[in-house]
Amino acid sequence: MYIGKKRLNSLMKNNGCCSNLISNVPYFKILFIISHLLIIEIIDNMENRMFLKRVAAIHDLSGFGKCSLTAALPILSAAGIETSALPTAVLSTHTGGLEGYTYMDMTSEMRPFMEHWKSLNISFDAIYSGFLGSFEQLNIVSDFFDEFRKKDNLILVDPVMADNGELYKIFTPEFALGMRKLCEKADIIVPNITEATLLLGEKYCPGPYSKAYIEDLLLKLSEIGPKQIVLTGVFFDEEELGAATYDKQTGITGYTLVSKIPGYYHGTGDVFGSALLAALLNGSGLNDSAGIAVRFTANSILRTYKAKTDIRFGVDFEHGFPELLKELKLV
Ligand code: PXL
Repeated sequence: MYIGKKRLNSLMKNNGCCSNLISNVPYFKILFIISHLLIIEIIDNMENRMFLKRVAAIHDLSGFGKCSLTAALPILSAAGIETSALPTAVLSTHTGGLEGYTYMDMTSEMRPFMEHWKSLNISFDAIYSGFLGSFEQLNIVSDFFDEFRKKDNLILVDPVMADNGELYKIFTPEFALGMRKLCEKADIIVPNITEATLLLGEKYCPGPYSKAYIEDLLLKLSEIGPKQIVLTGVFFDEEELGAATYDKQTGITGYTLVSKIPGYYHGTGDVFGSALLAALLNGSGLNDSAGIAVRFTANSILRTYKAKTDIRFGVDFEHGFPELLKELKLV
């Protein structure tokens, strides 16, 4: 903006004849103002692009299997967002169907990470939490939110703990209650249907769902505290699957559904959450962001399905970056 104004002033000063012509002919005057506003807009956009947004990503690092940090880091980086990683656990692979994985709990390292970052005066445009490695980490992440919350940053909680009606092996029902408390502090939460029912203490229903059921879940989830809800795994028939959104302030509900692809692919929740955050931080609204994330995730699944890769090895999101960047209007 500053560069734009400076340029305009020098243009006016150096082009006396031009400004005379402009002030005498209203048509030129209007054209001149419009083109000046366009130039300012272009320079503003360039300046916004130059300003790098930063996310704190609080997830596990599963070395193989493309989920959590190994999905969040590449997806956010590709979308032009700097990402700082606070690992909650370090595993050789994720726990979804791959036997013999190693597991290093990072609970004792998390507060020292937080204190060091605080001492460096780092600030974040968003804090994005996902898979937590122990019950104690719920309190640590809650404190992290308190330490790094700003007036205008975004706290996104993906309450990773369950899918297909079942808690992941390492979590207990008490953990689900603790996760509900963490969600109270979020601006936006991204549960799947199983996680939503656990957060609400309701019985899991395998679907297909009715709109009334989904909208009732969205409303109750928003009553926990977050202003915005993105619910994944929504389907009304066997043909289509996608996400529903609810914005408490506007009262608007939205849906993006795409053709269902057979099979259960691992890590898709993390691919979805990372693409959603990438879109939100690049200026898209809630429902548009969910649409971008649904298409990015569905196309990643489709490529993997066609390639007949082992479904436990994660989805091919990497080949979706050109399309994602187009949707984010970054190219
Ligand atoms: O994508 C969720 C997830 C994240 N991290 C680990 C997991 C899972 C799901 O199973 O095992 C380690």
